[in-house]
Amino acid sequence: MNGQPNSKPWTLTVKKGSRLRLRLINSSGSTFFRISIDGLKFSVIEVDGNRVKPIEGQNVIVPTSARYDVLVDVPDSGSYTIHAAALGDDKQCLGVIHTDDAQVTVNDKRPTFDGVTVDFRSLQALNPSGFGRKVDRVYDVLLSGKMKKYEWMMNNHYWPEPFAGPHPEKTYLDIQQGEVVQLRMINRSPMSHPMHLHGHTFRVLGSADDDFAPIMDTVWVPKGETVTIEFLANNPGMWAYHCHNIWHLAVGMMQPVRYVVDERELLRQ
Ligand SMILES: [Cu+2]
Repeated sequence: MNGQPNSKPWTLTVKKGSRLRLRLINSSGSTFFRISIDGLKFSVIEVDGNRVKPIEGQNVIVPTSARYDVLVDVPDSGSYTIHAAALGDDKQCLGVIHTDDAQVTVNDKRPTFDGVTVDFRSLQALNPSGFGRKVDRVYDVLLSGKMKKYEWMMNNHYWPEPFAGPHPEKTYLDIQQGEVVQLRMINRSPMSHPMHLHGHTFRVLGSADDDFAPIMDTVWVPKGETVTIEFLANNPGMWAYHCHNIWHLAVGMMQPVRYVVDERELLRQ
């Protein structure tokens, strides 16, 4: 955590009664972290730099490349260990928050995570996030692969090989400037994938109230599940759209989104 090993953990000294804002940044190549702080609740207030309705929890799942901002109150003197536990593994990394009147003590026991878990499915945007427009284009994006052969694909395609078969143009997801686009990610693989789109933020649909769909730039698609994202095409270019597990990306789990400047759109501005 913050470059420090567990034997000499990163330590933050605060005054009793402090309110802290911590930005939890998962900069790993392939690990999902479940993060908690012994004895302290927190509330999630932002995801990937976008405000959400504050939501309290005892732990939060932060997938590869995601950023979660949390508020933490430290009402009493003490030493509080931060645990970032790798999912699917028994390892964790540690940090410590302590008040200036208390000794640093490190609890290196992995927590059991009994309390309320916050993840992307718990979140709602602080303000209405819809575009107030109908959807112009929907693409299905099939996430597939096999652990044994270590192949991971989007729409049965390994980037950058040209798309095999009668539709080589499917190497890219072609869209038009100004469109509202939905990408429906269907995960038929035995792993979860942290999916990231460059150049845009997107709404993650499927919560209790899609008027307040949370805004992110990375969302994980659990194995066997489908997650739909929606964005406004307001930034022409060829944008990487890929799994953020670096090993999956390295074997080609990418399908760029591509669009050019629309001159009619420019004239309207
Ligand atoms: Cu992946």
